[in-house]
Amino acid sequence: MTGALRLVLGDQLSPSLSSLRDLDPATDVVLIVEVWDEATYVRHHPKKIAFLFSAMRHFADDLRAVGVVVDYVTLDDPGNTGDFAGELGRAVARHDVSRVVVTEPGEWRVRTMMDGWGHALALPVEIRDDDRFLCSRADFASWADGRKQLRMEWFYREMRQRTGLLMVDGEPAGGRWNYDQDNRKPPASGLDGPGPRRFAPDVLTEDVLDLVADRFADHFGELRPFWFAVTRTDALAALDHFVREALPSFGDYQDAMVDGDDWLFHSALSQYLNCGLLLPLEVCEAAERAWRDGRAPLNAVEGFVRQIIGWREYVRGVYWRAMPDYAAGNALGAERPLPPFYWTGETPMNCLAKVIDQTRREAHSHHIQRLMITGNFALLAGIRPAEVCDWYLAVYADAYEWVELPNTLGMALYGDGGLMASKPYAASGAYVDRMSNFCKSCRFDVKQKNGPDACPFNYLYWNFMLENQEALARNPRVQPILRTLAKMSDEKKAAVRHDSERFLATLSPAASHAA
Ligand code: FAD
Ligand code: DLZ
Repeated sequence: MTGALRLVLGDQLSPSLSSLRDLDPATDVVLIVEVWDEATYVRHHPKKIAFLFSAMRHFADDLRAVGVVVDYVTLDDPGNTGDFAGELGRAVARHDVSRVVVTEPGEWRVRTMMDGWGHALALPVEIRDDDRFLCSRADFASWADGRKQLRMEWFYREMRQRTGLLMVDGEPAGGRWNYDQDNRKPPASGLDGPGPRRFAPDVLTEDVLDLVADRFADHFGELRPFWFAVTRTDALAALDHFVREALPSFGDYQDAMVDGDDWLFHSALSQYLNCGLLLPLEVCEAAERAWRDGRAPLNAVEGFVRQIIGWREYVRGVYWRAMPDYAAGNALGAERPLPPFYWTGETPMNCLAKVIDQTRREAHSHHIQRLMITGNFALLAGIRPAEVCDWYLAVYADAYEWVELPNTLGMALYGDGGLMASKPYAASGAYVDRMSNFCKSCRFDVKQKNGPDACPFNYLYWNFMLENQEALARNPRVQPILRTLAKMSDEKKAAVRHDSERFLATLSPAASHAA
C-alpha cells in the first residue's frame, strides 16, 4: 500500500501537528527540508537560521526515535533545489507515496505556493488547519464579521471564557479582566532581571553553526554566542525557568527598558512558541498554575496570559483576515527609505543604538523596545512601512509574517489606518525617559524641545502631528493632541519643522555614506 508524504515546515516542529496526526509509520514518510529560498526571502538573522535548522534536525531525530521514517534534506545536499516545490518533487520521485499532507503555513506567501503543488506533483495535496492556535481562522472571522474596529480587549475576553484560563466560577479571577493599570512601572534603579535559560550547543547544533557561519556570513547579526533551546525538552526547561524566576515581576516591569539588561522579566519564549517547540495553551497553563499555587501575582499572570491568548491569537486572526492587501497598507503615506543605521546601529540616539545593538547580538528585543524605540522612530520619521516590515521580519528570531506584519504595520506604524490600533503609538522623548534609563547616557538632552542638542523624538513627535493632522483629524483619541497643536505658536511650529528637516536630512543613505 502506498503512503503519504507529510511535509513539516521549519515552524511546525510540534509532535501534535495536524499533518502528523494519523501518520502510519509503516507506509508514510515525513519530509523536512532546509531550503535556500526560505533562509533568504528576507535576509534572516544568522541566529534565527541556525535556531531553526538545529531545531528541525533535532525534531527529525525525535521522530525517528519513535519509529517514523524521516527524509531530511540538508542545505548542503548537492541535489537541493532550494525551494519547497523542488524538494517535494524530488521526494515524490524517491518515495512510494500517493498523496501529500501538510499543515497550513504561517505565511500567505507559502500558502499561495501550496495552491500550485497538486498540479505540479500530479498528486492530491491535503492542507490541514493549524490547530496549535487556540482560535481558528474561521472562528476569528466569525468574531470579526460586522465589527467596525477589531479591538483586542473584546477578543481577549472571549478567549478567556473559551479557554477557562484565569476564570473562577465563570467570572474573571480577581473580578477584573485586565490588570494593566497595576503594571507598566518605570524601571527602579538597579533593576535586574534573571535573563532566559541558556543552553550550550550540542554536536548537532555546532554542525549547524558552522554551516550558517559559512553560508550566511553576510546577513545582519551575530551568530555566537548561541544559547537557544533547540529541542522541546529544553524549551520546556526554559518555560519552567521563566515561570520560577521572572514571571512574578513580569507585570510590574512589562514596559520598562534598562540599558544593559536585555531581558528584564520577559519570557524570551516567542521563538519557541512560533516554531512549535512550545504550545500556547501549555505555556499559559504553566503561568496559571503559578498563580493558583501562590507563586506569582495575578497582575503578572493575567498580563502574560493576555499576551498569548489575546495578542498572539488576535494578530494571527487579523493577518489572515486582511491579507494579501494588508501588506501594502500605508495609510499615512510614509515614503522615507529605511535609514542605514537600522543595519549598522550607528546613530547618536542612545536608545536606538542600544536596541539595534541588542537585536544584532540576540536576534531579540522586547515588545516596548520594538514598539516604542525602533517602531516609534520609524513612525515619526515617516519610514516606508514595507521597508520597516522587512527589517523586523529579518532581524528577530521569532519573526514570521503572520505575527510580524500586524505588529509592525498595524501597531507600530498605523499603516492599516487604525484597524488594529485605536491611535498611532507616537511618543516623544518624555516617554522614553520615563520608561528607561537610556536618556541618561545619551548625547541628546531629553528635556530640550528644540535645537541641535534636543532629543530628536521631541520635535519629530510634533512634526509627525503637523504632517498628519488631516489624516488623523477624525480620530477621537488624537483630538486632545491636535487641540494642543492648534494652540502652538507659528514660531514653535517653524522650529519643529526646521529641526525635523535638519535631522531627517542626516538619515538618507547618501548623508550616511558622506558622514
Ligand atoms: P513576553 O513579553 O514574555 O510575552 C509573552 C509572549 O506573548 C511572547 O513570547 C509572545 O508569544 C506573546 N506576545 C507578546 N506580545 C505579543 C504581540 N504583540 N503579538 C504577538 N504575540 C505577542 N512577536 C513575535 O512573536 N514575532 C514577531 O515577529 C514580532 N514582531 C513584532 C514587531 C513589532 C513592531 C512589535 C511592536 C512587536 C512584535 N512582536 C512580535 C510582539 C512582541 O514584541 C514579541 O512577541 C515579544 O517581544 C517576544 O518576547 P518575549 O517572548 O520575551 O515576550
Ligand atoms: C524561517 C525559515 C528558514 C530560515 N528556513 C526554513 C527552511 O529551510 N525550511 C523550512 O521548512 N522552513 C524554514 N523557515 C520557516 C518557513 O519560512 C516558514 O515555515 C514559512 O515562512 C511559513 O510560516
